[in-house]
Amino acid sequence: MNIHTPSNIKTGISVCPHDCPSACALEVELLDERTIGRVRGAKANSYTLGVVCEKVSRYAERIHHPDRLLYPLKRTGKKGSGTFARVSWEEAMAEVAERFLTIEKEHGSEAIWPFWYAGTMGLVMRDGIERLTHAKSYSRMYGSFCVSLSWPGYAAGVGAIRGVDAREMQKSDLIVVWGGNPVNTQVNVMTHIGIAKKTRGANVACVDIYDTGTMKQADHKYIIRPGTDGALACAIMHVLFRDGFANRDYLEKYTDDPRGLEAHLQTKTPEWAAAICGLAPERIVEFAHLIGKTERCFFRLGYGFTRGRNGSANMHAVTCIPAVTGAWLHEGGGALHSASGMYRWNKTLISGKDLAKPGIRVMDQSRIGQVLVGNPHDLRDGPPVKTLFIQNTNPVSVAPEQNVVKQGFARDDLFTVVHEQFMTETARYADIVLPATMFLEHDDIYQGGGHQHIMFGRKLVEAPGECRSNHDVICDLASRVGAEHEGFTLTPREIIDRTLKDSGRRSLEDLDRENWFDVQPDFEASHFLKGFAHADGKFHFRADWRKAAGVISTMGVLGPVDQLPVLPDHVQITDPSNEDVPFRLATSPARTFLNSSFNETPGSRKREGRPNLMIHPDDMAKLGIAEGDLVIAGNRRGQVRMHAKAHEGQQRGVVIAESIWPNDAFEDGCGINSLVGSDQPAPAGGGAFHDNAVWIRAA
Ligand SMILES: Nc1nc2c(c(=O)[nH]1)N[C@H]1C(S)=C(S)[C@@H](COP(=O)(O)OP(=O)(O)OC[C@H]3O[C@@H](n4cnc5c(=O)[nH]c(N)nc54)[C@H](O)[C@@H]3O)O[C@H]1N2
Ligand SMILES: Nc1nc2c(c(=O)[nH]1)N[C@H]1C(S)=C(S)[C@@H](COP(=O)(O)OP(=O)(O)OC[C@H]3O[C@@H](n4cnc5c(=O)[nH]c(N)nc54)[C@H](O)[C@@H]3O)O[C@H]1N2
Ligand code: SF4
Ligand SMILES: [Mo]
Repeated sequence: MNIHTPSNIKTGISVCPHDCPSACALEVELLDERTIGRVRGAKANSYTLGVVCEKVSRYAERIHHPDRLLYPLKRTGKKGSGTFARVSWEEAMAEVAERFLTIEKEHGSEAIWPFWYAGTMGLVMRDGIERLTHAKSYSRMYGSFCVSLSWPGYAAGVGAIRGVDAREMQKSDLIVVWGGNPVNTQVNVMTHIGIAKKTRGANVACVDIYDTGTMKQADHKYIIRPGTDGALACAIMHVLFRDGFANRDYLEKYTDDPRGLEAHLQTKTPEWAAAICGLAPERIVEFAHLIGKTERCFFRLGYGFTRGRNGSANMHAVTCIPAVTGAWLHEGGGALHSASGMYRWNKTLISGKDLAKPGIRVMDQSRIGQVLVGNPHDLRDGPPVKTLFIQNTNPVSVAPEQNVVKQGFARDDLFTVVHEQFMTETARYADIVLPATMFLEHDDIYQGGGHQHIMFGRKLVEAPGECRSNHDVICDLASRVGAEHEGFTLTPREIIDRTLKDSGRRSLEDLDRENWFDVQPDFEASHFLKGFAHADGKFHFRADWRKAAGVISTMGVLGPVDQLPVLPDHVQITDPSNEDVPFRLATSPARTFLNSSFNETPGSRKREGRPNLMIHPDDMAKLGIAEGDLVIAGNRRGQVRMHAKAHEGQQRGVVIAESIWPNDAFEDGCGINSLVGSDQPAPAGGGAFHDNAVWIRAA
């Protein structure tokens, strides 16, 4: 579809493919068949409402970046040296296929590990690699980086991963942004909040561990110690029961054990929580009263507060609050974490599930370092991984336990293929690097995570050099290694059309005409007024953690699940602090990077400056550190060098390194995840990226 702007520049409609809950509908200026101009949010989309983040508005910087990979490359230097020579696609793919077939013959199919994540959120380009995995019985990957802590916590209470229509924030009187920083991470939340502020005088409350951009726009600011949200939530509920704000009719009708919860909360007083989370007791009471008095209270629950070892328990505790007040009953009230559970895709054609053989091993993505260095537990007592085939992720930068990850990638007997847009840290370790298209150079279909649209992301420009899409590369490889499935024979458009129909939706023809489908269930279903998504129809104050793990884990229950509380509580199972490692480090997302994407674009690099460690001025004085000094943060996993930046907006002892900078932006090449652990938190594993005990000293 083409429309014309007043300046007569042609524009096309597409979708932002990055791993962001906003999944914005885009209007892209098309200067010629290969060149884009500005990118804007589509005004006609009722969630995007014409707004996109600054990093995507200047996407021309990324798609036309001089460092884009344009041709297949073959390693000529030492592993990890980044020395490559250009080769043809035929030469590259013939070598990949030959090595895969040999390794399969010598070590079995499970010695090959296709590894991927969410560099693009397009269903065809992201998940097609699973079709190859299943067709060849290669080792499977459990994708645990992102949602493995938050989803079980949300599902434990609500029963599913969905909630209130995001646009209902416009009708709220109080929006509680808890453990998310939408000003950085999904700007469109702020659009809807802005409408509520303007039209109804709504208030915003924000719960975070430092003074974020979102916090700065909040009317009520609650800055707590990391990993203490469960305590705060319990004390809020204690006050709600104590001071007459609990909706007892709602509790009887819609929840599993209201009396058990009330009794359990007797000792969870504001004073008890204050000692844990660091807020004054009267501020906790004030917050509880604000929540209790506001019927239209919308809980927008982020991911950040779950990225710790007690993160699932904390998510569950916070979801219990609107179940106590009955906020779910009201328009503009209730909760939303993610809409992902709402789509009910049939992805058989995309992911080839019909070919999945039982008994093939599954390995945890967040344990990639341990897998590659041959930890038998992580290899599930199977053969060593001899080959990695990587699309859509940059594990040498983004995965926990970076030093072990690098050790694994450096193995000379590991054959690594990386299909990428840039020479990332991971690509640098590859034997073969393949150049990938960007979203405006291929067709795909997307879903909103923080809203409710199915969207068509069109190819609008021709790819530069010899870039090929994930789908094309997977189909080519499939034919060379003897993998057969209908999905390898169809075009992306054919796959999209069939997947829509297989999932009970209208056709691609309709989607192509309309750009997106709004698939939010009706009010009653979105607010669980006919019951929550558990078999008994109740919201569960009593969490069944083993069952909750199943909402995401393909490896069953992981981690010390018996340490999680059944009723909401504070559990002290975070990375242990002691006098050797007295500081708590969080690696919260920077505004103009998106994980490790965009950290190559000049606009983002300029805005973010350099890797800084935000430290409380009193802590700096105590450590004898001045503004701008080079400091080292360390723990048993590694050491990272950054510049000290005085920052007052957090409690003493809490430090923040906004992320994710390229590893080589740090003086000795050790990126921030050198400090992050990969131990699997209960109940489903996941990245505890904001839960790190560290020491700090002047460099
Ligand atoms: N600009 C930008 N946008 C992004 C990303 C990015 O890297 N950069 N990443 C994308 C991805 S993959 C995701 S999953 C989403 C994530 O987006 P969010 O849901 O916003 O999650 P985070 O950004 O990890 O963390 C949000 C906030 O939680 C805070 N936090 C950390 N620990 C705690 C805690 O214990 N308690 C509380 N209350 N708060 C805590 C952090 O300081 C941070 O300000 O964002 C997406 N959007
Ligand atoms: N310290 C710290 N670490 C974190 C986090 C944090 O908050 N702090 N957040 C974690 C979270 S929530 C997540 S989701 C992970 C995300 O980590 P990743 O999934 O690795 O995400 P990105 O860093 O964006 O890297 C995606 C890569 O995919 C490539 N790519 C994009 N589109 C395509 C395509 O169509 N084809 C191919 N072949 N490649 C493509 C991009 O160029 C980019 O290099 O990081 C985690 N790591
Ligand atoms: S990164 Fe997020 S906010 Fe920015 S354009 Fe993409 S979907 Fe929208
Ligand atoms: Mo994520």
